[in-house]
Amino acid sequence: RYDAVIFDLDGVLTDTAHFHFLAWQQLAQSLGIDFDSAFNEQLKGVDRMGSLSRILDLSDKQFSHDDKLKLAELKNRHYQKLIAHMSPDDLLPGAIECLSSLRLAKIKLGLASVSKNALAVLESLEIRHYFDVVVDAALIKHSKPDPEIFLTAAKQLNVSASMCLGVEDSIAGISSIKSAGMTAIGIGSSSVLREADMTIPDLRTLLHYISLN
Ligand code: B16
Ligand code: MG
Repeated sequence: RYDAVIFDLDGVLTDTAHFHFLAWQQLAQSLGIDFDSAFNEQLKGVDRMGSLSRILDLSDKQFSHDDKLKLAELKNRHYQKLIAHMSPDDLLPGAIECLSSLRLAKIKLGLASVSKNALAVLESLEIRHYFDVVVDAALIKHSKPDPEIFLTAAKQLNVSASMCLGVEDSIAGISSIKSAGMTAIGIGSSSVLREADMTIPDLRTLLHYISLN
């Protein structure tokens, strides 16, 4: 049995991963850069400036630090328009059932998101109160795939890493969980999330793999 489950937010509890993709695509198109959903897998779980650098690497133009700050801000404006009307209806299937069953079973719950918008999204989804700790961009120095975010969550929960289960939809996030010494459940395909200990299509089946007694 695990003492704690630490969830990623975007792409695990809600489909904001798709909104990040749309917002980046909108920005990229305005710069004449093209990228597809396979390339997008490398952006998932990577912080805003890190994702921007990877996209700008696809162009042969040079961008100053100031240009980059403005572009990151513009992407965030596109993204915030897309998340403006989120509500509990935007939770992915199985999300609420998992959170409430795990809490009832007294398993500690953590959230690990590198997004600066994480708290706002949690409030819109009305799920902030399920989590014993929320670790977001404000609390960490290194984005996923660095283990810092999952290790910080485990430390704040006062649980050893080996007793934690991490749930992620991104390649970078699964790497972060594994380097933290935790068990990793991937939401998505095993051919993409190769480092995961197990992959499942969505949260509806997560509880089958966690002993709640
Ligand atoms: P923001 P997660 C990550 O969140 C997203 O997966 C990634 O696509 C995004 O670039 C990053 O947050 C930063 O988000 O621009 O809102 O600060 O998957 O760690 O919950
Ligand atoms: Mg994610």
